[in-house]
Amino acid sequence: MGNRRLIHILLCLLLIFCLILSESCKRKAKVTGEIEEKTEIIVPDFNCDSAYTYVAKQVDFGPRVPGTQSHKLCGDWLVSMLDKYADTVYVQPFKARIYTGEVKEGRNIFAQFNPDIQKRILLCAHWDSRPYADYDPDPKNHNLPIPGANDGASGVGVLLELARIIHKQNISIGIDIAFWDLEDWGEPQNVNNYGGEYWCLGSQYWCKNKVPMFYNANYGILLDMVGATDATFYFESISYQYASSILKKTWDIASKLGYSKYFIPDYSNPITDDHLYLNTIAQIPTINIVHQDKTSPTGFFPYWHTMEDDIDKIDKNTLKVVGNVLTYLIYNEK
Ligand code: AHN
Ligand code: ZN
Repeated sequence: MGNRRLIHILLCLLLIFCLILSESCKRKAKVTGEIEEKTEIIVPDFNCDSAYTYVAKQVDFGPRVPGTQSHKLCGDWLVSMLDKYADTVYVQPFKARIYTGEVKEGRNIFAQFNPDIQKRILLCAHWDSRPYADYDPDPKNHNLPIPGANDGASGVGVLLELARIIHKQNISIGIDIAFWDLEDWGEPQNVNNYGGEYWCLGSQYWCKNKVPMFYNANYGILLDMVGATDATFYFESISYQYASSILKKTWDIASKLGYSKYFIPDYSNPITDDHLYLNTIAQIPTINIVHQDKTSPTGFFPYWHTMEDDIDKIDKNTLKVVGNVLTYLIYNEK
């Protein structure tokens, strides 16, 4: 009788113990869930109004043709903006020979966020603008400098807004923002063919003389003409040859965000642009997000290298699309 009672009591105790244990497990699970929620990545908002004002500001300086006052003042302004937002800013002055044999002076600007972190992404664009509107429909304009709102200023504007964002919200990886100079002094269309090597003089110089000296990045992204209405970005061949996984990752994010009308997962012609030298000389796998238009005679956005590449061609929606893709990409990298 006494034994049975004891067993009964022990069973009851065991039951109570089990109930308490299961309750505490449930609570623990809840707490872990809360922690997971807290560590979930919050992707900051890319402000396209701010990006737009950065584009307009550059255009307002006047054409950023190396050797001119507008170019100098705009360069000084870019350095001052990056000084405000980044941890370290390097300015690299250089001289380079253009296709005529003349020597021009330029400045590459290179800004670092979290310079001590190994994992790094290099984001870049050219900040100079083309000295001749050689594709303008009116031949009288062929020797005038283009306003370069899309070709030049748009990529820089998007990256300045990213710099502002990263300054405000910590990022867990290293980010570098490079603004290349003397990208757009390639030979005009009616001149002998020099084989393309006179484009991208600033990035070519940097790739051969890196600053900081032992710099490396896991991968790079070049922005070129990322501000026009209904821009279309393709798997450009050089990007595909050297960095297909980065292309795929970027275009997958765009598709997830509902931007497949802009980021079209289809192949397009190769372009001699800054990413070529980052891939071949610096050996940093780099893609080019560049507006290619398969229906336009030049293959680029319709106002490419014309006087019409002005601020009225810049569309905040496009800046927003590109900005959101980049922000999502970099804040989800570990
Ligand atoms: C060539 O036309 C060979 N490259 C185009 C690079 C470029 C100029 N991107 C903007 N402007
Ligand atoms: Zn150009």
